[in-house]
Amino acid sequence: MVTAVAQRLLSQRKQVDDTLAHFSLNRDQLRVVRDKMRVELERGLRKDSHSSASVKMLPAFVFQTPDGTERGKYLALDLGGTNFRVLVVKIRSGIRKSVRMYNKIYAIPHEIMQGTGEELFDHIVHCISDFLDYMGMKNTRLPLGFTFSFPCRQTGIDKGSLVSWTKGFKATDCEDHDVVDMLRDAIKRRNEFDLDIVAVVNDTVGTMMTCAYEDSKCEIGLIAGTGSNVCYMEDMRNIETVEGDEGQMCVNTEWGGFGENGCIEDIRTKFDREVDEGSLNSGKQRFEKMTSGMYLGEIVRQILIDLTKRGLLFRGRITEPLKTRGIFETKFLSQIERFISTYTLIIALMHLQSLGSTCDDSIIVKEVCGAVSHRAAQLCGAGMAAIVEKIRENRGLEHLEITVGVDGTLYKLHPHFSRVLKDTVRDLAPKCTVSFVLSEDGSGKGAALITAVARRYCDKRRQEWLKLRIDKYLYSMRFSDETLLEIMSRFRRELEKGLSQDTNPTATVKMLPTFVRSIPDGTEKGDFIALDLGGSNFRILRVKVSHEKKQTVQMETEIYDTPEDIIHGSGTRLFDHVAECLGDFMEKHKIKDKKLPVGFTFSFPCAQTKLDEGILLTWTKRFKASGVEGMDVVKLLNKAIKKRGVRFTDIMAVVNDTVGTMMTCGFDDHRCEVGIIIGTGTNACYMEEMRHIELVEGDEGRMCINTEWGAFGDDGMLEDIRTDFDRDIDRGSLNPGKQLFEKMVSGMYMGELVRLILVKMAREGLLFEGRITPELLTKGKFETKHISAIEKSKEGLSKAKEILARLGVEPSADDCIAVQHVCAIVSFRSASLVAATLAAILTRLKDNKHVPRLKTTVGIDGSLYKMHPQYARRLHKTVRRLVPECDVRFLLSESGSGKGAAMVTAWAYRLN
Ligand code: 0WK
Ligand code: 0WK
Ligand code: BGC
Ligand code: BGC
Repeated sequence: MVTAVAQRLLSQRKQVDDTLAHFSLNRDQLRVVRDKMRVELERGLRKDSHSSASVKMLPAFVFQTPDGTERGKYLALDLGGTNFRVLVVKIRSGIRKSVRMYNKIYAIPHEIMQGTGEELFDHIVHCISDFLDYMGMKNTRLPLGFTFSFPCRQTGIDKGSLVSWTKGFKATDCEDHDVVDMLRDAIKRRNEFDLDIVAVVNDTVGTMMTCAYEDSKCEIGLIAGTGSNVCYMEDMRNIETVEGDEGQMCVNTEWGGFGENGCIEDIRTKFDREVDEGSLNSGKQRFEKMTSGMYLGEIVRQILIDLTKRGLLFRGRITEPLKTRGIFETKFLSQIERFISTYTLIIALMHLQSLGSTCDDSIIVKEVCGAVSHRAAQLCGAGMAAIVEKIRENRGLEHLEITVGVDGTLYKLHPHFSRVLKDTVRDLAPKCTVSFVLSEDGSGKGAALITAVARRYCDKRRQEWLKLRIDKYLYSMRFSDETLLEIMSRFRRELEKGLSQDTNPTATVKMLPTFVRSIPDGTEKGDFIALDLGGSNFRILRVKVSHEKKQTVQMETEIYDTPEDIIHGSGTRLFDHVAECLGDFMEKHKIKDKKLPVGFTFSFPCAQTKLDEGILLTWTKRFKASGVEGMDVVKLLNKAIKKRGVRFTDIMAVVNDTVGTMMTCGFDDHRCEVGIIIGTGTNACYMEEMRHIELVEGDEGRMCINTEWGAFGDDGMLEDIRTDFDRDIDRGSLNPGKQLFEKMVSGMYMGELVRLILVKMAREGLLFEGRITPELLTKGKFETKHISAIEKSKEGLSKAKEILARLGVEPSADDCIAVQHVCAIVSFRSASLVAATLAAILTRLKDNKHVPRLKTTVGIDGSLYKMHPQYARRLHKTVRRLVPECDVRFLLSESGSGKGAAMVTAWAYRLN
């Protein structure tokens, strides 16, 4: 017989169950939530539905998770959670990879949260000031990352306007205002210190970054705290509200707004509606109000009031405290649900002064708490399932493995929340393995990491902007392929003019026959002396070519000075100096009594009628010795040597350094038929068909032609691409009006070109704040080797700082970036122009051979080509783009042209 009491208890039980039944969502309902969330995610991403979407999907302008290279010291603010924190974060990369932080927590009084925007940001700046004082960092202008845990519409990493306040905040004049500007204004108002605000991030994004620093699979950030929200890495091609399709960007979903369009009315209860109506932002953040710490306690209180009103609890007596909004804190849920014993319950209820509550009451209260928190966790689980499923589909994966970085007091402190959430995700997204990593250090660390990346990105963007400015300033020094092809065909025509008897006298590209008729064929042997004059070093070599099993070459080298007074003095003194060095070499190498044939690399334009004769046409580069132009340099040297009394056989061959280089490389690669020098000077030679060389008798076979392309344009042919800087260079050179092509591309002039550009830019206030120092005005002070140092990718900028400091200009970081780019434009132009003229030679060879595709090797030497970090790559790339029908191997001459000169001498010796 069921007693009346039991009857009453049963119906009481049933009524309580019926009430709480609204909070237990079954799998199907959760699936519906998941799918509805998915729809809203998509709507938020699409341009046409974004503005009306309840899940805002706000682009965060974070393009990657940390890669461990982040480093530096940063300030971070963390506003919007339970605590407002100011932090200093020190990040180390590499083997000492670590993050050290120090933070201080500050309160945000209620009246500040709900006062004016100015008061709020003044309060924030006041806390920063206190922190900087405390840390003794008032005078350091640290980059700052601002974690601002509210929905912000961002247009850049350091730009974000507040969409609407959430949680307990309601400060006026903030919505639709840029929060970075408001913070900057407050700092200005205080006028006590300065900060470089580099990034504003949502706490979900900060949390994802913090966890991703340890776990590279972490691509989702979840906050289950005062508020509730998620961010994740989305593919750019899916984010229609931002330009670009490449790569990824983090999206702050602001899923707290889910349901604002009424799509989850079916699962919202009257208690949810009451909580919403009583909130600061009714109608908004409906999903958040069912899932986050700010509201769960309130939902419980609403249910307790309802059950009490219906006499199912506290004997139907509603106390004042129980009527008080926010009095039943969410932390009570965690405390109540954590302990099997009801002890805590009593404390909690005491709090509500609801004296006389029964044991049943405590059980019901616990059940109510459980129902509310369970639903919250399930709903978050359903939302998370939608996110991970989307990512899996984005990547077309059968199964996705991913990590979620989590923070928030609800997730951290509630005994069951995290487990229920995980179970729900596992259940609703079976094709995903989702790990949850708790963020130990809060989002401040993440904000600092983002600031580090943003700083690098900003720097990068700033660099791009600076480079763009320089590109505009020096646009006449950047050539399109069309222009290069035009220069290529002009040079091709000059080649042909130089080869033809009629036009050679007026041709600028002299196409000098060298009487070298083949590249090494492997039969060369003997013991030779080679002189190598005209490059940056004067070398004398002994070259032994022997034939044991295979042909080998041994070389002994000495480098000798060519002092300015010698190379600018008289020809006699110059050749006496050469003879002197030769004598010294033969002493040192104990070959005074040996009769060794000599090969003379003379790197200047010489007209030859045979191998051992070279009439100097004109000096180039640094040389200006008198009485030599128009003379046979072999004779001049013979005379000097005789005078010095050095006993030996005659000079067997005089070769240009391009020819020596081709021969040196031809020794290792029999396909080598082009020799190029890109050094102090520049020039090229190649094997031309005898039938085309009208200056030399005979049509059979080939002969190496020294093009002397340095003079290309001496007839004004390149005026349209020469700049005023080039004209200044020429005017200030030893041989004005000559070697105009060389003066645009070779190492002797490139440093000076850059110096002239820097002076002009400084004069126009574009560099060094208009400061011009005597050193900067000094010719030759900026050397080509400086360009190679400054264009080094890693240490280039610090090198720029060092070199410019030596010129007395105290450069800013921007100045260094600008100077590095000026160097790049000047060296790039050189590589592009050389590529164009080389391409002309290659097409000539191809046509000579009547082959559809040319397969050949180009031997190269010269300090610019060798020392400059990017030159070779740029040259190769441009050549391959200009003449795709040529397969070109670029072979660096390791041993200089002396070896090549010995090869020619061996050949000449055999002929003798
Ligand atoms: C700690 C993070 C902070 C975030 C908070 C959320 O550092 O950025 O806003 O967690 O949790 P709550 O404090 O709201 O529970
Ligand atoms: C090394 C060669 C030499 C040539 C020089 C050019 O052995 O014949 O003249 O390269 O490069 P530079 O020294 O002018 O940079
Ligand atoms: C805000 C989010 C924030 C979340 C967690 C929500 O109220 O709208 O921006 O991420 O709380 O703090
Ligand atoms: C000379 C060439 C030489 C080149 C590279 C030019 O100035 O005219 O003969 O090959 O420099 O050293």
